Amino acid sequence: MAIVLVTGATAGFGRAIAQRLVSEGHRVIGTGRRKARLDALRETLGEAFLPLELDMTDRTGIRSLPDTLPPEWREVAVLINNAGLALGVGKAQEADIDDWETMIDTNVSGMVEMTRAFLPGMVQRNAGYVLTIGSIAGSYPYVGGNVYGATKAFVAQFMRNLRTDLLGTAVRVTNIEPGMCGGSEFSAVRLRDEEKGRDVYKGTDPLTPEDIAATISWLVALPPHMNVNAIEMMPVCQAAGGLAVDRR
Ligand code: NDP
Ligand code: 8X3
Repeated sequence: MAIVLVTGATAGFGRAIAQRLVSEGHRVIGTGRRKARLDALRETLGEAFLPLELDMTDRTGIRSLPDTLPPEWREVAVLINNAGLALGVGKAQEADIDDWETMIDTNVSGMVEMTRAFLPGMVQRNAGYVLTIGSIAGSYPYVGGNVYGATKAFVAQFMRNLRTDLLGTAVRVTNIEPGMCGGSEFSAVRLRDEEKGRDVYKGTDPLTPEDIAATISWLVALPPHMNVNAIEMMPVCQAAGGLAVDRR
């Protein structure tokens, strides 16, 4: 059983992942900004869950983490880079530049910092696994996807390059690229409106956070010689659209 660190454990995928992995006997460190949510998880999951209040944009805090975690929690074997967000659905020419910066700071810089902080320990122990939640938005463009999709494209290429750098070590790397997934706060955060966030899923049967957690449970249980580079998953009710044409 492993020590797992999952970022963004206060909601959605991260919370479901923490719940699933603790139920399977792992010890899970869960991070997020909302301390009350983390404390509530600790109440339900018990000592196998370590709540850790952390903002993904706090570079100093992330860099010091490997040395400031309680000693019995320091040998993180599985890092799950899950924390992230989309903000806005406006076209690039209308989008809020501050929203773009927040997405880059969280989905790219925070994820990179976290990965860099824990990789040396994994390589030194010659054991470890880095999983990141990318998105189909990193592969397929859509209107309003602009910087959010670009952050997830960065994630995909960073994971591929990590795999290359880690060749010769036992450290594994996977990028998980989900499509439409309900049951999380993703769309409410993106649209800054809970009701509009719920409406995104009306008449659909989307993926669930538990589907993501089940996929991660499967991945972490794979034999150590096997590396799944990437997984792209969508609900059956979703598929890629065609290319757009402006007819005059
Ligand atoms: P939620 O909004 O439900 O959860 C997002 C999590 O990220 C929260 O725990 C939040 O914690 C954390 N987070 C966001 N910003 C920060 C920050 N600055 N510092 C620390 N933690 C932060 O969304 P999901 O569970 O749906 O999303 C999880 C991941 O999955 C994201 O990376 C998202 O891009 C990706 N994804 C989501 C899909 C979907 O359809 N839902 C599909 C494909 C990918 P807190 O606010 O407490 O800090
Ligand atoms: C979330 C999936 O399609 O809303 O990454 O971009 S989508």
